[in-house]
Amino acid sequence: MSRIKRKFEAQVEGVFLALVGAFVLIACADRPEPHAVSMVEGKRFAPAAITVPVGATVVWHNRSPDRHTLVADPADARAGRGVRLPAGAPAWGSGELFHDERWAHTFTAPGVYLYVCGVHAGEEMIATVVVEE
Ligand SMILES: [Cu+2]
Repeated sequence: MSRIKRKFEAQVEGVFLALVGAFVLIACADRPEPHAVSMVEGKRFAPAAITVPVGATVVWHNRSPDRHTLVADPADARAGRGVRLPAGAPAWGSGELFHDERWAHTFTAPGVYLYVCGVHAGEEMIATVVVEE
């Protein structure tokens, strides 16, 4: 094989690998966050109800200027009254989330989760995750 031919093949291989890399990057960049919920202006969750399969991860993103929390703990003294969990499901909560912060939770138990914002629980900032088997 001539040196020129080998050099040409190496260049073709390089271009091919670059194209594969570009496709992988585009595929990743285009994929939306799976099961995303936002906190938006007006002290509400959007969407206020979401259905996901068991094992799914929901990512919350605070897109509002306000501070929020996610509370799914019936024992929470301030916000727990509005919370409902499926029997046996572990409680969860985010702590404070400021503007543009994200928090994720993976749901391992099926059922209906009613969670609230601990800061605005009295203002009906409440939402639902339904986890299906
Ligand atoms: Cu809030």
